Amino acid sequence: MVNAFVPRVPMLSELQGKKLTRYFQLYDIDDDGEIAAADFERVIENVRILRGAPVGSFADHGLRYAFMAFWGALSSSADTDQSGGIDLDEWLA
Ligand SMILES: [Ca+2]
Ligand SMILES: [Ca+2]
Repeated sequence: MVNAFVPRVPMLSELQGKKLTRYFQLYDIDDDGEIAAADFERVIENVRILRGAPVGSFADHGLRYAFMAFWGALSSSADTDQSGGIDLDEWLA
């Protein structure tokens, strides 16, 4: 394994890394160390409440659709081990 002898070089600057880590913590609402669909459900719910959109309303559906599309795109690009969640390493990779 050649890779084992290559020192780990950070891909992101420290500042970028900190910023991204904050975003990660923001989305990992249940704080289990992974961003998953369940976290997005809660993000959607919070945004729905913030916007005062009734459950089942057009705005609620729009929100859900937008976030689930975002989650789909995010998980297919970032969930490299296809575990169904994005851990911090996958998030920062
Ligand atoms: Ca989570
Ligand atoms: Ca994963």
